[in-house]
Amino acid sequence: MSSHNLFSALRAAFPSDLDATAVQTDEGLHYSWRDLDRATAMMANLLQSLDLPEGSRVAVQVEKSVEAMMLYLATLRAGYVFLPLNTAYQSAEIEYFIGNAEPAVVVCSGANFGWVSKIAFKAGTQHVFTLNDDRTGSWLDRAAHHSDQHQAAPRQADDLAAILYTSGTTGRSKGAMLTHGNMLSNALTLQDYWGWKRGDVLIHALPIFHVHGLFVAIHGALINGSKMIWMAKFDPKRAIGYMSEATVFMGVPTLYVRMLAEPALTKAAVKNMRLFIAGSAPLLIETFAEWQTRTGHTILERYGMSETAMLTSNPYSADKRYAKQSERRGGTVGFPLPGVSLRVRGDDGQDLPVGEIGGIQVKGPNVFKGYWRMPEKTAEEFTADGFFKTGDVGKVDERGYVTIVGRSKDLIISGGYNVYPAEIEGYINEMKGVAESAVVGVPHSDFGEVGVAVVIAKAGATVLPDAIIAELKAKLANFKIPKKCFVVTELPRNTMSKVQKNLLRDQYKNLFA
Ligand code: MLC
Ligand code: AMP
Repeated sequence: MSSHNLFSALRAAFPSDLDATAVQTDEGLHYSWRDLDRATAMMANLLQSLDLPEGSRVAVQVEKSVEAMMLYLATLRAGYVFLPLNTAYQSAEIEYFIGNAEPAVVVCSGANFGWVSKIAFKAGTQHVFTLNDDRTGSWLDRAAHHSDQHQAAPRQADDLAAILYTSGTTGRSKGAMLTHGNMLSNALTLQDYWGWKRGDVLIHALPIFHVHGLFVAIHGALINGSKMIWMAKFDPKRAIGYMSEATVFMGVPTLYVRMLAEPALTKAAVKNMRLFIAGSAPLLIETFAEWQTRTGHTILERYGMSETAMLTSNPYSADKRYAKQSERRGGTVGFPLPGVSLRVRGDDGQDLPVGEIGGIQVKGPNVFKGYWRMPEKTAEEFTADGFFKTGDVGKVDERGYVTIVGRSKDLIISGGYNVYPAEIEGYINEMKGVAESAVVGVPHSDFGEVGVAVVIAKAGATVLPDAIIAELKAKLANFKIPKKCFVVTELPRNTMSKVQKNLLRDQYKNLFA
């Protein structure tokens, strides 16, 4: 292939019948493959008409819609860099991302245009468009004036396709730079490894601003020429209803927990389904086992991250080549995907023997190029021989199955979203009357894990837990808000005076379990 534009590879996989349905929505709308081709051409032409510099970022914070997916595909097609933003982010968060990424184009919902455009123009962005989930907005109005023919911009495998912001243990969010090559190689590997076949239909139930919904799900369906049943918002009853006409489902563990609570989830309801895939957060063995009992299907759990796309997966055993490793083992994330090297290292940097727990490091064509404008941070996160330090702690057993046992990064994964305690603590510590705070993750029956804030007031000050929560809600994305706040007189500390978060986690572990 002379060009490695990811869009071209996805386009080449469209079925020959371009009038067949590519996406069927919740509202009963049908988009054909031809619609995807024409609309992304018009949008790509609109982008190109703006005369943007090479490598320009297109930052997008809009509700999930097929048009929003088209905007992503059009950005690839035109050769620019897509920067998706969680719709829950509020102004301080957006200000940081836009200030850091300096996008040439920002697309937001009409309702947020006032404050988002102000932030964007201040950061030097020249073009701000709106796109709403009811198929209105200046983005579509403007695209409608452009040609529906477009030759995808030639791109090399190493050229940037997307930047995904992800936080670290300390400091602000970092933009993980993913290339056309990273994503195409991962999509092709998964197509083969998960046994995608003709006629597969994917239920697309996840948001499209993170790796899981944006890349694994969308690329997975498109590279296979497979139809998607498009849910603007996950609803367990409707998802189960769609299973009679679908074959593949992807979800974070919370989606499985919520579907298990539905009496409609029966063996009969899922008899058309071929594969259930889970990831983004640990799948409890109870959920894995209950799903097996209720549906007769074994969930296939896989592991990945923003910096690397997918890294490991339990096997899809129908493929003879992988027959020796055919069992999907609950509690594990399976084997390194073909092409991915994975090792477990101890604190001293030595490889650990089978079964021993250490830091997971990875290398492969899927591993990102580095953090946006943070060369030192990038260098810190890679070893001298080019392995990326995931920050996850795990082990590999004698059969090669990888198990994640924890994280060295101080991170809470709540319903598949990442919450960084350091960020929340920073906000709480600035509040009036607060001396110090600690945010820890505790088990939660729906979200898997949620944050709890433990706060110490300054001498003589009165600090109310509800007021802290209310103040946080005014500033931060809703999923980051601790589900409970306690004001206490002291925090447990070790001899170095460091707060012992493990003791706090233990103390509050039964709050929501
Ligand atoms: C919503 N809320 C959450 C939350 N989602 N709280 C904690 N964690 C979450 N994930 C809160 C809201 O703030 C709100 O609180 C209340 O719950 C109800 O909000 P909602 O919007 O109605 O929730 P709902 O729509 O039901 O959302 C739940 C969900 C959603 C599970 C469907 O969180 C979701 O789509 N999660 C998927 C995330 C994902 O795609 N992750 C992939 C990352 S990629 P209040 O107080 O305001 O009422 C990755 C790499 C990889 O990690 O390996 O894939
Ligand atoms: P993100 O930065 O949003 O891409 O989140 C990536 C992180 O999610 C990984 O580093 C893991 O900690 C976690 N993760 C992803 N998949 C799994 C899984 N199957 N089991 C446990 N943790 C997971």
